[in-house]
Amino acid sequence: MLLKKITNVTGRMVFDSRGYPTVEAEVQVNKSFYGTSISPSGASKGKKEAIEKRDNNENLYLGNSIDENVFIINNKVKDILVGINVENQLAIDKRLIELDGSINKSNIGANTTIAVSMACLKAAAAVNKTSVWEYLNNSSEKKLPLPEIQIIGGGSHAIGTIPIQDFMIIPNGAPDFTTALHWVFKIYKLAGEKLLSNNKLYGVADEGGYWPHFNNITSVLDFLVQVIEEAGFKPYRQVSISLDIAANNFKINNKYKISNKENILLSSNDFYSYLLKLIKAYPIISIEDPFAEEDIAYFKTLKENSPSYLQIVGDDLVVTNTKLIKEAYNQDAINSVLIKPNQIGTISETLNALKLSNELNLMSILSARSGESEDNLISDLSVGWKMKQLKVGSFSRSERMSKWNQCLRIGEKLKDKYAMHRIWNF
Ligand code: 2PG
Ligand code: MG
Repeated sequence: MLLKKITNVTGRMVFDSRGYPTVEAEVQVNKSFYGTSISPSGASKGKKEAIEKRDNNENLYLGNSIDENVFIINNKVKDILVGINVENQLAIDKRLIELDGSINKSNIGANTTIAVSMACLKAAAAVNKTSVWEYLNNSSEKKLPLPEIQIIGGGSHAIGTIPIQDFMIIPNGAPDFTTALHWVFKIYKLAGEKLLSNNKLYGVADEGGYWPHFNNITSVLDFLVQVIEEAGFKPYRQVSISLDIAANNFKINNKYKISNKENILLSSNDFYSYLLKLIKAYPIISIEDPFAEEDIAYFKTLKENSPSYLQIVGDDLVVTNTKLIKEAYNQDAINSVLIKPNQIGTISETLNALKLSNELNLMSILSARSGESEDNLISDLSVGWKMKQLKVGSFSRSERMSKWNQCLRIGEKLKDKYAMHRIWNF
């Protein structure tokens, strides 16, 4: 028992995939085992998600330095965690929550707490001389998650193009994980070639998806369907579309501004009709945050009138918060939940959100953020927590590929190699 006690906690500043400072925590156990983890960072955020703390000193990194977070880890967090058994994640997280003392981590910052909480989990696995996914899941039933992969970025991740944030594909008909990635590769590469040859390519967006020139939403969807088919796949049966509308970001003065080029403003009701038409016209099997948070009633109407295969996912709406998940469930607003550890701030609270989603029969999708790093813990969590789906951005840039690569490493060790969850059977 003695051998599992935390002996030191250190914080440091490192940089995320957008080049902004972020918090790294290092947890030492018995002076010889370590767990190190880096906080991710979102661009499009729910109004109620846990607070990311920054120094707000305009002279340092445009206000984004995190010196105080580092100070808090090296002093206050260290004080409350040294001596505690690193396997006791619940006690660790409880102390972090108590140290913060607010309802939304606004005092010490969710970027502080999540880095420490995740580092403790990694250290616990290290002490047990195993990987995190094996440490968390000792059942014989282990599978890789079905990936949800961004092909085109928009919204706050590719400013000035199309307001919808993520145009993704789901290789829902792939027999296993490596085949799924091969299908994704073919579609991603073909999409890039076509955009380039049509003079529509601007670069890549924050999550590695293409940042293109398109005039409106339907032309992106037409393009995606064309690419899926030209790459040799059947929509619905093999590869389908998933959208993160992230609608909070383009509801302005009570209207949805659905184009950055044309001045089209839709009321909530008109936007609902617009989305329903898209769902019926395109092979869309998942839609995230279709409306802004205050339009929760429209989530319900959409759910009632959509085909039963459609995932209606709450992300900004429920922010990995059990109270908000329960509320959305009671209002019949969603059938699926996005799970993001830094939205709530600790591993234990994330797990509570996941457990509640399972109890309520809501599909859960584990997700990274738009600001990421080389830390690929999320891949281990996906298998460790038996998640059926994983969303970590696109198929380029190392902060994204490190997550898919970790899934490959895990898949190699599974009894049924690269076995993957299947959800839709068209
Ligand atoms: C989301 C995520 C990932 P962000 O909205 O689901 O795409 O974006 O991390 O910016 O919130
Ligand atoms: Mg989202």
